[in-house]
Amino acid sequence: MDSPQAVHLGPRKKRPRQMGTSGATTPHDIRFQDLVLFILEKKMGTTRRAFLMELARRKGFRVENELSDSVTHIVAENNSASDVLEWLQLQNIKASSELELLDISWLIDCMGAGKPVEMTGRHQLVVRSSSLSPVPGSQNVPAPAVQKISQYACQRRTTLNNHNQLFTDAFDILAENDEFRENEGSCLVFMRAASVLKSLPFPIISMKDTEGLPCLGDKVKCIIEGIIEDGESSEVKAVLNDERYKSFKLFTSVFGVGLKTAEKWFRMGFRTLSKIKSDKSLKFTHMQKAGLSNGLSGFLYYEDLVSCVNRAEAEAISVLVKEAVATFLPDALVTMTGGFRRGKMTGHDVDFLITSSEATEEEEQQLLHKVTDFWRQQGLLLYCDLIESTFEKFKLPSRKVDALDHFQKCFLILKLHHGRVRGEQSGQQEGKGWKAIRVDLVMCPYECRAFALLGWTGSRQFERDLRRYATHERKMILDNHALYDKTKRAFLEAESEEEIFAHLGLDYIEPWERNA
Ligand code: DCT
Ligand code: MG
Repeated sequence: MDSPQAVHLGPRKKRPRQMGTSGATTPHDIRFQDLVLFILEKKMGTTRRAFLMELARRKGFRVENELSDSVTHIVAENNSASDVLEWLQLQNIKASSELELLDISWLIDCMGAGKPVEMTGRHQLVVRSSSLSPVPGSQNVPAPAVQKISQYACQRRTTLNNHNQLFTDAFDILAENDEFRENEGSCLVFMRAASVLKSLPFPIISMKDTEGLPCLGDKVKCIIEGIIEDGESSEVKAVLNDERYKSFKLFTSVFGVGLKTAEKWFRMGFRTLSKIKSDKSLKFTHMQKAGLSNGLSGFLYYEDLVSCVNRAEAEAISVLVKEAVATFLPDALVTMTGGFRRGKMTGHDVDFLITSSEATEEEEQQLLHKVTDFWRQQGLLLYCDLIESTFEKFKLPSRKVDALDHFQKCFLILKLHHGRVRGEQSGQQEGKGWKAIRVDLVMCPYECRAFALLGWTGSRQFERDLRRYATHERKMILDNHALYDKTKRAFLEAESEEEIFAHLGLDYIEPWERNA
């Protein structure tokens, strides 16, 4: 029997008509210059093809709208090699020896990997040299191997490698809109759906891929279907054009403005920040004043605070915090928490947890005061809101999944000079030479440090599901201070995050796998 071989045919006839037609209009950056893809519409359909093209372009692949001489890879679905060859013959095209004929499974694997993967026999469309009949099974798309996925984010590993951003961006917007409208139930539905999709090791390509996944009800599936068919969601489009959503999004981007203030401004008919700032009748809190403006010129803090903090800036802030803390409590442990601990490259603020095994209660209570006074003297403290501890030992943890903790903490805006940021030379920068950065410092008792670290590492969805899991699956109550076992009527102590996961009977999830 002849062994299957990859299809390599003679040189293609040049077809000037199709020369130069390309996906060059795409706004996406091309990351893989060596590959030029063409996706065959035959047996696939226009909308699915458009969806796959958009997906591949988003991942940095060059995808041509029409078959041109530059194409290096033809991708087909439900077509055998001979189907594709027949189609090429009908187009009066001869496949060149360099042209790869591939099954959609290759593209799916590439989408999963976020880069071109090696073409194996499984991917290549092959013909037997004795006949043009397809190899059995070669035209079938293997469904991605779906393991049973938990409804709890704390039982999923969610890295920053999101294969379903097209969908999760949509659900994040819909959840935010529900948050603005205080539709808690619907908000949770969209947040959970986004969270499940972020954890998938493969991109959703068809509705079949959603089978067996948790937290995807009819409403969610309907939106996924819309995006697969049209490349975008009409619901999301409507939200993005909605007056209330747009106003709330703008107003809550100001530090210190929550839903209540946004609602008030919206009802008063405001739609822009400049109108709000110039209105003499409005009263602002200290926080909102800091968020809206500064002494120099109008919106400088605002501009700084809405532009995200990058990792180099976060590292520079970390040095600043560690230096200041060490001045007053040399043994204190300072850990960067929040999104940066989860490996994010940007964030809206930089979060730190501080604890000390040696400090007396008095020294512990004084530290944040001393540190902030130190920065105030240096002119680095642009805003400070220090909240004293209301922590009580052996108080039962809170049952509420979104409860705030009782640790002493301060919400700050610090002045970060460009010269302190790696890669940014001082004096070479244009403008004011520094950037306002939001910083949260949390001081916790030494025995709480593992719980506080777990709580302040996030993501918020991960934390919610940890607490929900503890309550519903383990009859335990978890918060940022402690873990209480209701069956044993006892607090379970922990020296590390690993021990907390072990108490809960969960596999350990690393911080960078908590981006739920
Ligand atoms: N957190 C908490 N109690 C608060 C605020 C936050 O337990 N009062 C937890 C939840 C997530 C973590 O701390 C960090 O919070 P954020 O900074 O809001 O989130 P992030 O994941 O760091 O996101 P970003 O990158 O936008 O800062
Ligand atoms: Mg943060």
